[in-house]
Amino acid sequence: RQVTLDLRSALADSQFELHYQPIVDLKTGKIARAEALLRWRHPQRGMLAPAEFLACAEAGGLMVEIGDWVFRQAARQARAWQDELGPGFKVGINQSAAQFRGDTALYVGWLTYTAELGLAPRNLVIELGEGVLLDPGSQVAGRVRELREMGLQVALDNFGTGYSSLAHLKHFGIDLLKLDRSFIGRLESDSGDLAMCEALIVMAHKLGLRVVAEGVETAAQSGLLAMAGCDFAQGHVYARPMPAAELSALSRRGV
Ligand code: G
Ligand code: G
Ligand code: MN
Repeated sequence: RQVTLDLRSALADSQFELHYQPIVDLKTGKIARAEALLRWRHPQRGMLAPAEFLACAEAGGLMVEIGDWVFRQAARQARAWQDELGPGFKVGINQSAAQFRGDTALYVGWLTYTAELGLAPRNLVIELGEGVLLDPGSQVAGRVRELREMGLQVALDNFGTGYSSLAHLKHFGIDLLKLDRSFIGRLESDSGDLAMCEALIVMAHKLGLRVVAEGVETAAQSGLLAMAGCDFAQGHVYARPMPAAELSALSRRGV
C-alpha cells in the first residue's frame, strides 16, 4: 500500500519529528516534564499528527520500528534537558501494544542506549494507554515490571476513558496516572466530574502514584486541580506541543 511505502521512506529519510508538550508542576507553577508527541513532516501533505498515520503504521507492521525511533529520539532530548533544565526533568514517551508483543530484546536495547547516553532511566516515563495494558498478545504485566526494573517509569495514559478500571492501578505497578481530558473539560460545570477527579487523586496518592491532568484549558480548571492536590497538569492553558528548542526557551522564561 502506498501509505506504508510512504511511512517506510519517512523512517529512512528522517521525516518524523517529535514535538513536546510542557507538563507543569502545580505546586511550583514551573515546567517540570514534557510529553513527546510524534509528527510526520510529509513532503506533500505537510505536518501530520499521529491520528492521520498511526493506524496505517499499525496495519503495515511498522509500529515497533517507529516506537524504537521515538524512544531513542526522546531519550537524546531528555539527556540534553537533564543538563539544561535540571537533573530531574522527565520526558513522557507514548508506546503502543506492538512494542510489547514478541521478545524483550527491544527494551534491553533501550537500557543500553540510556546507559550510553548517560541518562538516568527514571527520567523517561513510558506512557501506556489502557488498550496496551489489556492487549491479549502482550503479557503486559510482566513487561511493565521489566521496564520498571530497568529503572524506567511507567504512566497509565488517558485514564478515565474506555475500559478504565481501578483494579489496573493496583495490578500493574505504575508510577504515574494521567487523567484523561474528558474529565477535565467539565470540572467547572459538573460536580460529579470534580468529585471523581478529587477521589482519583486521593486514591492514586495512597497507592504511591503521582497524577497528571491532561487537556487543561482554563485557569479555573488549573486552580481546581491544584486545590484537589493534583501533582502536574498539561494542556493548552499552559502550552501546546512545540519543538524542543521552544520548550527550552519557554522553560527559562516560565509559563
Ligand atoms: O498531539 P496529538 O495529536 O499528537 O496526539 C494524538 C495521539 O497520538 C495521542 O493519544 C498520543 O498518545 C498518540 N501519540 C503521539 N505520539 C505518539 C508516539 O510517538 N507513539 C505512539 N504510539 N502514539 C503517539
Ligand atoms: O492521548 P495523549 O494524552 O497521549 O495525547 C495528547 C493529545 O492531546 C495530543 O493530541 C495533544 O495535542 C492533545 N492536547 C494537549 N493539550 C490539549 C488541550 O488542552 N486540549 C485538547 N483538546 N487537546 C489537547
Ligand atoms: Mn500520552
